[in-house]
Amino acid sequence: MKKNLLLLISGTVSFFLVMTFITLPIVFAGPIKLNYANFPPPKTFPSVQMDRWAKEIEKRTNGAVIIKTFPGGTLIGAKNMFDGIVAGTADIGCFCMAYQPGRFMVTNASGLPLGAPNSKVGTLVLWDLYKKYNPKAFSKVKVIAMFNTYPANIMSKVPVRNLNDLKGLELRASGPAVAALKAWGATPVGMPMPQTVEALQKGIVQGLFSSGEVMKDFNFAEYTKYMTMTRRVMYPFAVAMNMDSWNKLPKNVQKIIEDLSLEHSMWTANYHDNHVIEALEWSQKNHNIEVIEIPKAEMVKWDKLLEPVIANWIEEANAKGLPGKAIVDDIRKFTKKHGG
Ligand code: DTR
Repeated sequence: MKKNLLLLISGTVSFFLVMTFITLPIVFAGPIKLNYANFPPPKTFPSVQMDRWAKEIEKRTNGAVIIKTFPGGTLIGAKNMFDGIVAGTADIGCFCMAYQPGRFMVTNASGLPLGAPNSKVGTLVLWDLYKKYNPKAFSKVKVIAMFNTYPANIMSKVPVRNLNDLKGLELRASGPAVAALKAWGATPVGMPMPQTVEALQKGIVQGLFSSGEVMKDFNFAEYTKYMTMTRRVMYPFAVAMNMDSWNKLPKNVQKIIEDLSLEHSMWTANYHDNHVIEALEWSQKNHNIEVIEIPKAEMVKWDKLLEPVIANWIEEANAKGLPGKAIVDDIRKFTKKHGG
């Protein structure tokens, strides 16, 4: 009886000692504060996922880690995001890999038109690819999330019902989407998403080629009254952390972040897929958008034109010393595995 009591007392004392040891540095130094930079404005899906991740980390670390978010390019802009993370301008940053096609060659391949039907499948394929090839491009950062957008559709001021309507049409796009538009005979104009609002207003572009939720989130539905459902090409995103910021984190916090990586990426994919559908319904209801479905027989022609885009990517990858064909074969295999 006495022995049991002694055991209980010493157990309780040890527990409190351990708890003090864990929490003392936090009490003295205050919570760990991390800056998270993002390029698009609040409420767009990359910023929604940022807010959700920040809240989740604060919750899972019981407030030991606090995230200060910087949406809308207030800390780092779209094109400088990756360099800004490496340099430590922000501890964490979200970037669209498609904006730098040559830099993120392997992961950007997941955006090629290889059959993923939605963001969920595209995101799982992206992770499979990343794990298998462990691309050098990320050696200076810690990747903490990665996701692919819903396959792109054409949003335009004039109706696009066939390839003829696309001839010379100036549409904003980036990365693999540029090659696809060129193959279809359109005139792609490269610029990050936030600049597109002004480009549309000024008539510099006649539309854009992107996942369709932007109709609502950027209010493009006011300018582009037509949406042609191509469902081809995705834009891969990643969220990465500065390596020093990562190395400074306590092991238990690193584990919480790692455990959240895939789960949060899939949360984002799911949110994005649903939001694309919701935004389309909103655009039809509030802006009377015409949705144009391309007949299957016509789409065969469009797909035929995309074959050289894939072949060119393989050639470019080979020239960079990457196994181009094996990567494309893997993407097809992973897509099938995940139900694409
Ligand atoms: N489609 C890509 C990426 C993208 C899709 N939705 C958003 C929202 C905010 C920023 C970027 C994106 C693009 O066209 O840039």
